[in-house]
Amino acid sequence: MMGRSYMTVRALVLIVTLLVVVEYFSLLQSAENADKRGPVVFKLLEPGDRVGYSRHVLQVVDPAMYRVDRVVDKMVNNTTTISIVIPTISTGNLTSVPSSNLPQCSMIPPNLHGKFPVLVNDIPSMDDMSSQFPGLELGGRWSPKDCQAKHKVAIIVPYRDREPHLRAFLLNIHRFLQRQQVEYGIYIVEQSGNQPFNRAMLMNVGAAEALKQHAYQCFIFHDVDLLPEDDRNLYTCPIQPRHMSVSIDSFLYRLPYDDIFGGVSAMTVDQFRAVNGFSNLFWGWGGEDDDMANRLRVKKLFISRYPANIARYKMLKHGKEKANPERFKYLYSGAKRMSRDGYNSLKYKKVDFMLKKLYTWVLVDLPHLKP
Ligand code: BGN
Repeated sequence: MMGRSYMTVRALVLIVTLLVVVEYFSLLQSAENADKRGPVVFKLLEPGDRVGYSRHVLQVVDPAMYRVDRVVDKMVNNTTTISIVIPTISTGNLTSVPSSNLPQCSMIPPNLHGKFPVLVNDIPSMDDMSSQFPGLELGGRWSPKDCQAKHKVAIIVPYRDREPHLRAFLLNIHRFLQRQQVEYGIYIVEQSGNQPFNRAMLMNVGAAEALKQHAYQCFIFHDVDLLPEDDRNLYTCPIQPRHMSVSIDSFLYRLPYDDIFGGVSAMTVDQFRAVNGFSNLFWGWGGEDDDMANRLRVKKLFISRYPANIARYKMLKHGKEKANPERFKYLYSGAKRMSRDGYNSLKYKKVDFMLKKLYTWVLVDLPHLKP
């Protein structure tokens, strides 16, 4: 009897050891693959393609394919007129009429470098940096000069008190985005005062302020301490909300969990409106991105991602922020509140606003809104 159960335990230990060894080798293998610079495979998504739960779909999409067109059938039964809406996905306020005579930029930008060295040392002053980007318009706006961009993107950066990070971010992001031929504007939304940081509310403010300025099609919500390492990570308007910071050096280039939506994420204006933006109630670190992931799920939107060997980021070093002890409470009750807590309940006091050379700066006082 003793002998048999001893054998069973030994067999179990052997099986578990084997499984651990197999998992270890498969991790090694995927880490190795992540570093290889293989040819990029671009998959075009068609309207209706399911991208949910797939972590390895690279979307390169011509937004013109996804605009909402209204086709009016001529008289049916001699009396009625039927409107049909095709297709169902739109990327914001797209205009089908080109605003210039330039040819459309190609779907895959021609001058990408792939993986490139991120600049973190000897970052110039703001003034010196401005002269490196002569093509910028005031407010940190840019569009390609020899073709018409397919995407109009507002980069929204919640910010407070990290000037060296901001300079490193601006230097890297302008270089990066100009290679990608997207039309973009950079919005640095700074929280005034000493209240805990409210990242999500700042992103709501950024969305509101950016749309007051221009007809952007989508937002990329971007932490200031994350620098993209590969320019094939296209900052274009997504079909489904796209989590962009898939692999970060400080997380050992691994996705911490499947539903994570923090760091860098992209949403069309329509998707953002559909979920009523971010919650305004998350003061301090953590949870606001998970709340957004819940909102997306409620509205049957899916988190899409580029492959982990492309969507790579370097994180700039900083101290640990204080976690918000209330984040669990608000996260659990989030879905119930989403129709009244978000973009439609946003209030803020604009303390200052300036179109600087490298970015549009919005300084805001954020009130504590009632749950
Ligand atoms: C998670 C945080 C996210 C953060 C990631 C990565 C929470 C809620 C707990 C239920 N979520 O733990 O906000 O983006 O870590 O740092 O704290």
